[in-house]
Amino acid sequence: MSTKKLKEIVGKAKKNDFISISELMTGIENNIFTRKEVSEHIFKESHESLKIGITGPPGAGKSSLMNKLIPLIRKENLSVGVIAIDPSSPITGGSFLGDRVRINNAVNDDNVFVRSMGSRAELGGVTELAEDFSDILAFSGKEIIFIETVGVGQSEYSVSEITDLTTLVFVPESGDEIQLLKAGILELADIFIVNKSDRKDSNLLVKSINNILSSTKNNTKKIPIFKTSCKTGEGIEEFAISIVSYFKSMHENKNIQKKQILRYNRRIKSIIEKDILNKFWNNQRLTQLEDINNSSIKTKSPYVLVDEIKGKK
Ligand SMILES: Nc1nc2c(ncn2[C@@H]2O[C@H](COP(=O)(O)OP(=O)(O)OP(=O)(O)O)[C@@H](O)[C@H]2O)c(=O)[nH]1
Ligand SMILES: [Mg+2]
Repeated sequence: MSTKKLKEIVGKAKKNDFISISELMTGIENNIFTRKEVSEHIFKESHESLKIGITGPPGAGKSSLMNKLIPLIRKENLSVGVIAIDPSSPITGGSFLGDRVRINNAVNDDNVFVRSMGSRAELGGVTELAEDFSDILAFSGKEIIFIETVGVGQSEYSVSEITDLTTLVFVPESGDEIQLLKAGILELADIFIVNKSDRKDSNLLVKSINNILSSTKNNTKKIPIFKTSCKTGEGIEEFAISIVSYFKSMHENKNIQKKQILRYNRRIKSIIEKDILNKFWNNQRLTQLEDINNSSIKTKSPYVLVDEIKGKK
């Protein structure tokens, strides 16, 4: 695509034109233009948003919570972007529809942009893409940006790497996942949510999270726990107030600033690694890799082959 055309799209996206925002995202996704090109145009103006990861086990109510939060955040006159990373298979697309249906408080509001994305891109690729998308949303003026991911474990790590705050959502039945907190996920969380508080045992869960928190050494940051219910509305307002106050103080918040520097560092590292790898794997080297057969396995140590491949310029 020509630079002129991209500039035109960027200009419109800056003015919150929905089609242009989508065009930028789809354009990156489909290699119509490169991340680098887009980044050159938008990056400098994508720092005024608070990026919040919403993560937790499947069905914990992550989308429902965002749906309840959106009107409250809008009441504060802040605009909202949502990126929902779709865990479902590409065939059924179940969750895509699910998110569309549940985040329905956004319909007909120009200051809310919701985008689902597939998780079938190559490993690590989804997170990077979500990071690019969140920059685009920030550039278009969205002030609070949610990134929803499913899972307990690896996905928390990746979402916490691309956001300013990580929210872990649990439900009263989350006993097993809570065990993981002890295994280090704790450090990643900035906010805990015990959702579905209309069900029994939610107090018990709040208590065990509190216990884990207070027994953890080096726990310098105060991590809030909100008990919420999307059914009765309990705790949602408190959660929204906390998000708004994080937003208002984000430029003074040392933790957030530290995370942003780490994020920038990690991004640089990852771009360089990708660049070097792309350059390394030229056609000649790839062919040599493809030529590996039964006899190479038996006759050559992988180290020898590596030297040979490296020798191909
Ligand atoms: N009882 C009760 N049900 C809830 C609550 N929050 C969400 N649900 C229900 O739980 C189900 C899953 O909600 P979602 O918001 O789709 O959960 P999710 O975490 O986004 O799910 P995935 O994106 O598929 O992982 C839906 O049927 C919701 O209506 C709640 O606070 N109480
Ligand atoms: Mg969801």
